Amino acid sequence: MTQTLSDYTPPAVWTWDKANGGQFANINRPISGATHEKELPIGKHPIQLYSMGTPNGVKVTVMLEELLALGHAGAEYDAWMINIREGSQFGSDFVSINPNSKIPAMMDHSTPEPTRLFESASMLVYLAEKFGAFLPTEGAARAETFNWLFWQMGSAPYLGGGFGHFYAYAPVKIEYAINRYAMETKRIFDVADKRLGESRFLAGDEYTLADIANFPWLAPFTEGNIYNDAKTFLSIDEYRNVARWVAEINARPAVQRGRIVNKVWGDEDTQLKERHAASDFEGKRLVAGPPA
Ligand SMILES: N[C@@H](CCC(=O)N[C@@H](CS)C(=O)NCC(=O)O)C(=O)O
Repeated sequence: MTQTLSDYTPPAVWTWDKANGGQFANINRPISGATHEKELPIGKHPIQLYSMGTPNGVKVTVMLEELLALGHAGAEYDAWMINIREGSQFGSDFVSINPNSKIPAMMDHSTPEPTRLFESASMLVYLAEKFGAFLPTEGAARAETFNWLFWQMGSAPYLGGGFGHFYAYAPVKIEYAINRYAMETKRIFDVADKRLGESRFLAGDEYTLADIANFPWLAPFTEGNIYNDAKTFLSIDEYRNVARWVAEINARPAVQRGRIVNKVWGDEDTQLKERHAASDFEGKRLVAGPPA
C-alpha cells in the first residue's frame, strides 16, 4: 500500500530547524565556513592527505597506492584522519584547503608554492597529470576516461545523499523518497553494467582513473557492506558485469591497501587510521572496505 503523503506545507521562507534529527543533524548547517580554529599536521612527504576512508576518500588513497606501486616515489603521502562524524571538516585549516568542508582534501608541498586540492576528481586528474599515469593522453580514450569520471561525480550524490540518506539514515522512512532514489541507484547500476558488458574497464581496455573513481562507490553495494541491506533491497546481484569488474579491481594489491587507509570501523586489523609509510600496512588484513 502506498504510504500516506505528509501534511507538511513548506512555509514561504525556509528557516533552519537545528533539531531535525537524523544521523548527521549535529554537523549539518546551512552555512559554510569554519566552526573552530584547528591546525592541521604536516608530515614529511610531499603529498598531505586529510581524509576519511569513505568512498570519496578511498578514491584518492587507491590512486596514491597505485602510483606508488608503479614506482612513483613522489606519490609518497601522509594520510591524516579527518573524522567527519565529529565535525573535523569544519576546522579552520581544513576549511582553508576545502571551503566546501568535505573530505578528501589534499596539499602538494612539492610545488614552488604549496598547491591545495579539493574535490576527489580534481585530485585524481591532478595526480594523473603529475605522474603521467591512469589517464590516456589524447583523443577518444582520454575523452572516454573523463566521461566516466564525471559521470561518477554526478552519480554519487544520488547513491549517497539520495538513496543512502533516505534508506539508511533519515529519521523517518519516506516511501516517496526511497522509491525515487532506489530507482535512480538501480538505473546507475544498469548504466555501469551495460558499459561493463561491452568493455573490460569503464573507459575501454585500460584501467584508468575512471575505474578508480567508480570502484569505491559501486563495490560496497555488490559486496553488501553499505547502507544496511541495500544489496538485497536493490537486487544488486542482477548486475553481473559490475560484479565481474569489482572482483578484478579488488584483486589489485594497491586497491586493497587504499581501501583501509583512514578507515576507523570494522575489525581492528582492517583499520589504518593514519598512513605515513608503506610499512604501516604490515600486520593489517587487506579485505573489502567500508560503509559510508
Ligand atoms: N564531491 C565531493 C564529495 C565529498 C563528500 O561528499 N565527502 C563526504 C564524505 S564521503 C563528507 O566529507 N561529508 C561531510 C559533510 O558533509 O559534512 C568529492 O568527491 O570530493
